[in-house]
Amino acid sequence: MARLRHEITAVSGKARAGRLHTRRGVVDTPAFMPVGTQGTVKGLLPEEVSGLGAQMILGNTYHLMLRPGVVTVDKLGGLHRFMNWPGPILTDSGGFQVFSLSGLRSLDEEGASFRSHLDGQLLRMTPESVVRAQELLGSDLMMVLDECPPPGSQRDYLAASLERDARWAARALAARGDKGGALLGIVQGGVYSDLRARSVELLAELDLDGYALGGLSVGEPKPRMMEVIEGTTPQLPEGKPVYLMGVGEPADLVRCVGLGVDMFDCVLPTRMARNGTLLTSRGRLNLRNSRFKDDPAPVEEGCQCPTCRHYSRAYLRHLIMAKELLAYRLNTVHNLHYILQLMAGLRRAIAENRYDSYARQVLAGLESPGQ
Ligand code: PRF
Ligand code: ZN
Repeated sequence: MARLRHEITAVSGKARAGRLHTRRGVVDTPAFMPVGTQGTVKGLLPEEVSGLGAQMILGNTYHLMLRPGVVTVDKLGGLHRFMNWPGPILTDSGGFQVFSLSGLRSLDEEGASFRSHLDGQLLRMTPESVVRAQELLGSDLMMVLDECPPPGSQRDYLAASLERDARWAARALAARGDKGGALLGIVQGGVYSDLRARSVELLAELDLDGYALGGLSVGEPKPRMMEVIEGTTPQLPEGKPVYLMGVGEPADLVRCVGLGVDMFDCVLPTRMARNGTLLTSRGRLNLRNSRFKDDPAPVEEGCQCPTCRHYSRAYLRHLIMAKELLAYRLNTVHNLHYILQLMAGLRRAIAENRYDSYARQVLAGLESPGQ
């Protein structure tokens, strides 16, 4: 049986809706994966995360490798058992985190050497070792090791980097064991459409289970990001899921679904929640603003999330100002509910072939703040 099968059930323009069949169950697409970097979606119980509608979450190999260690997680029955999340888990390879968090020491054909951001220990990652690490975690969807070049990288550098990424992807595939999960390749090439096309060409020769768009939302102008996505998705092999890494602004989710993206992950809803910024259909609400001091209204009128059903903006503002732990939980519940309902709305709209009108309506709301 295939490790991953993407069944497309409806299309509306370039948007598609479907079912992603993984070894740990089905995920309706387009899907948003809440981020559980350290083996926890910060502040919530796994049953709360699934109760909000999440069907798959993301874990980070880099963090779990440093602490508590992937061998430890394996001994304790794998990440699903360790964190009590029985559904599918996608793990990022660590490539991106090495570049953003660690003191990267060197990058060569073999792999990457870096210093742990926890204790400064010198460590190494290779395409083979990160597949092995993800297998020890028990990952259902594994990502190949890639380089996420810094924004503004020179064209020549990007061109060489994506060629090495493709060689790394081939090595990752060869290293995967019989019991390994699905393995997804990562398209790089910065904001250059010809380099993106070359990356797609190289990765399409490999028998990967899906394709991710990497190296985006790293500081390039938003219109450039959209152009790159629009140019790349039609070139990808048919029948495989398309995953846009690290994108999670509501308007971007809506627009990128319209360009053929099936999966997303982002810390945005959960991180913003902990910071007191709440997502609504009329844009963001910063609860730290003193205008909410006496506001008895819920975060969003009509929102059916447990936070909005029981608590006022004034109370949530009080909790966040007092740094009470409940603030993080209640705000995260609302933001994840908002994003997951947005995805459910997109799936319904695609199923009924009205993606365009739905997208226009949602985008108009987001652009007309008024609360
Ligand atoms: N590569 C990997 N993970 C990522 C990215 C990438 O380019 C990004 C870029 N937005 C987020 N997460 N491996
Ligand atoms: Zn709510």
